Amino acid sequence: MKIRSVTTAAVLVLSFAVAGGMLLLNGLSVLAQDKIIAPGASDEMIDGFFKPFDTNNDRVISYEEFSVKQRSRFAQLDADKNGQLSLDEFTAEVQSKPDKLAKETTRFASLDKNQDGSLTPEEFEAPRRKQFDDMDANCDGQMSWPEFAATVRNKPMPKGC
Ligand SMILES: [Ca+2]
Ligand SMILES: [Ca+2]
Ligand SMILES: [Ca+2]
Repeated sequence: MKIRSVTTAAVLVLSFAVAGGMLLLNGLSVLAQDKIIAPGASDEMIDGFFKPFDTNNDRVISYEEFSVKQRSRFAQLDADKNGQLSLDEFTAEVQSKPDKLAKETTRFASLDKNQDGSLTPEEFEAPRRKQFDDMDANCDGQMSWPEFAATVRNKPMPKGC
């Protein structure tokens, strides 16, 4: 039996407390989660989470960089391409799963702030926007490495704006 080579990704495989539960995840799976919490993470590990977001490599994460997945998800769900999501579009993938359908219908209602029965990109991205704004401690519209690291280590910086 051959011993598989140890890749950087494999080195990043660690136990993290994610959203209250202990899960075994590598860096990329952690990025897929809404909450990234790794209290004892080293600078190197945090870099492994930070760099995939920082696509232009300027050592800060802009909101546009932070919300790439949410924007592409919106485009994917917006079947008629009118720039809004109807409940049918929002729940298209869970129509045959009653429990998930109920959950997503509730989520749609909570996202639809003005209760007009459709979601704008702003409504759809509101939870992501809030997450970004919470992490942007100095409110300069950019997520710096220290702001990001503080959140990952579960010691968010105090708001200074
Ligand atoms: Ca950047
Ligand atoms: Ca709406
Ligand atoms: Ca900032």
